[in-house]
Amino acid sequence: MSKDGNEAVQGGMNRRKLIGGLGAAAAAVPVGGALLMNRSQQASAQGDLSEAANAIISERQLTPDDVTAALETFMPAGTMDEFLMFSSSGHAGQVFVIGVPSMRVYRTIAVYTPEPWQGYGFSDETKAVLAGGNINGKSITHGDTHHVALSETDGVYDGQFAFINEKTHGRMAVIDLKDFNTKQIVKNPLLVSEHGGAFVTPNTEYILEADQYPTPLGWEYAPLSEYKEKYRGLVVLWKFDREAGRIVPEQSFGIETPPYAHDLADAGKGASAGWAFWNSFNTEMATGGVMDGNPPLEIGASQRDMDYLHVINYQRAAEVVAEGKAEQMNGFNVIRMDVAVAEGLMYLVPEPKSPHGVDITPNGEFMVISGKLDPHVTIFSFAKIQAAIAAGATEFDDYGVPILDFQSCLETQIELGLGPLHTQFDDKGFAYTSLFLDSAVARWSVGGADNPDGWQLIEKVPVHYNVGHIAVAGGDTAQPDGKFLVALNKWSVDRFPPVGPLLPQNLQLLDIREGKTMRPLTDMPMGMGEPHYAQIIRTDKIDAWFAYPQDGDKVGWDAIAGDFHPHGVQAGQEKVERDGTTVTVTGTVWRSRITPDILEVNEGDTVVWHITNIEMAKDTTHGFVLGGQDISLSLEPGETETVTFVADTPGVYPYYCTEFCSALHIEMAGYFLVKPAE
Ligand code: CUK
Ligand code: CUA
Repeated sequence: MSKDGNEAVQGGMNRRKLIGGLGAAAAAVPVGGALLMNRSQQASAQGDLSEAANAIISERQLTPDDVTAALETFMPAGTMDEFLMFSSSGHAGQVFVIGVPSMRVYRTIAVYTPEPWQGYGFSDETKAVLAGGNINGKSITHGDTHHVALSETDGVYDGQFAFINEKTHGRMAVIDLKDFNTKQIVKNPLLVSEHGGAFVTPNTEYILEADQYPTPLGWEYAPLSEYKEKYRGLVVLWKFDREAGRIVPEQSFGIETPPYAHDLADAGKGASAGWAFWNSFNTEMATGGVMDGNPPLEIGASQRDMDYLHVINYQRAAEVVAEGKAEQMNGFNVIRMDVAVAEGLMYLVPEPKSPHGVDITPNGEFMVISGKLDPHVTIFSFAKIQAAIAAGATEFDDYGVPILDFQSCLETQIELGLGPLHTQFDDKGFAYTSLFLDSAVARWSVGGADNPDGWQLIEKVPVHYNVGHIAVAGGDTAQPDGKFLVALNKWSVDRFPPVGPLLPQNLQLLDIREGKTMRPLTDMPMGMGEPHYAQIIRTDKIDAWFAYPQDGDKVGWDAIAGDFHPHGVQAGQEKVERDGTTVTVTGTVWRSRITPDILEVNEGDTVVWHITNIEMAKDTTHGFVLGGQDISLSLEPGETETVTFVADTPGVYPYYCTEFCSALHIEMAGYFLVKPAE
């Protein structure tokens, strides 16, 4: 039944496309309604549109550049974007999925925040995922997401998983791209805040994370006067089990560092595989204290000309943990600083003033450092770093960590402009760096053995305004796709209609293909959250489900457990059972009925309600809301979810489906009655 219904919808779409797209040429379509013309035949059948097009162009006073930009980003009905961008949402606690080049939002993925459309954080199953991120038993309903990391195989996105860090509470989340649902949130038991994550190693063995603002490790107290002695940094390697699709905290580990504030990170690949790199700032170890007449943190942390790149041998570190040389702190493996130094796991390389991004070239040979307060990008050679390690350090910081010689590790520096932040790469040997203060994107050529005359600034293009991260398709992988770049601009100032003092961010699409100007093609206001980093993957690498698995007659998938739900049932098997004051409902939803459609309980009863969407056709999602209990479920085809609540207030409560699923959708409803206690 449902399958036929689905085909009827498709047929209807074809007809609409025909009428809209072909106009007079529709007469050429053979009887039976089959769409036999391909797109290029349709295009020529449309004949010369220039008169109509010219009228629009002159009426709207479009320039030739405007017209080209519109054509590059226009997505004819029914065609697919070549790329999908997975973007952080900043403190909205979600992930956005955006088409490139059309710049249309296709999905949000709730991660750290309850979200009613997806029913995330309302069912028992998804509440348990959010509870994984509880802090000291307290449920936290926001999260500051910064860096999406798509899973990689051999240094290239494989389309299986996405990870995203949470800065406020030091948390990490796993999203399965089979169904675009968040499956796991883990809390770092030692870090109070973090920032240098999520970044994956080339085969997603580990996900990188590090503290942002040092604290005494493990939620201890120590006064700020003991900052140098008691406060510490920590870089973390979360172990990922791809088979299970989960982070394994027991197999993860951290490495204690001096109390320098860590910023962004990248995992080595190719030449530098097995190593990881974290920037740091505030190597001054300033603690602020303006009310006591001390310099504010931002001044105190900007005194020295150099901070430190942390060069970490994580492959060897994993062996050190296996050899039993890690300590357990709050149940987490930690390699203490003295062990890390003795085992040769950690080195510091001086890097210019308050750096932000560290980005590894596609071949893994070079580390590109962007210093917020330095107009250059500084490029270190991994081969030179290794030579400096082999030669032995002669300098050490206050904690005994070896400091490698800056000049010995340096490949070159390129002056790009003001406020360089983040770098991405394309498939033509170019790198792109965002310039926050210049509000521009710089394109420069990557040098090295293949291109000894490289390391040149090529051009700079203005973007609007105050660009943070940039994302190139595949731009941080071993094999970038290039083609498009999205500038994630923090400010939009004057570019959009007035919407009150809280303005959207502006995501701008730039065409970086050969022979194209890098001029922004289109603006995309993002009126939600503040996207930081994003990654762009080829759409054809995503192989998501349209319905949850069904096995013969067996239906009802638990999306979080990744298996059939013990309470999934087919139509006709629904039941209501009472055990003392607990009423267990095993129900179904399908077009256009919620079964049971009447449920009466006594005041004070506990209700456990399992609901299975028994449909398997594409897009036959049903919602389920019940007033007064904060329940909003989204039951996708083949899915079972559970809600548990106490019927604490007598009355009559309609429940209904929230997705306009059929002509009789509004009739898809029922009554929940709570009889008062005597
Ligand atoms: S940070 Cu936001 S613009 Cu968290 Cu990657 Cu640079
Ligand atoms: Cu189901 Cu509306």
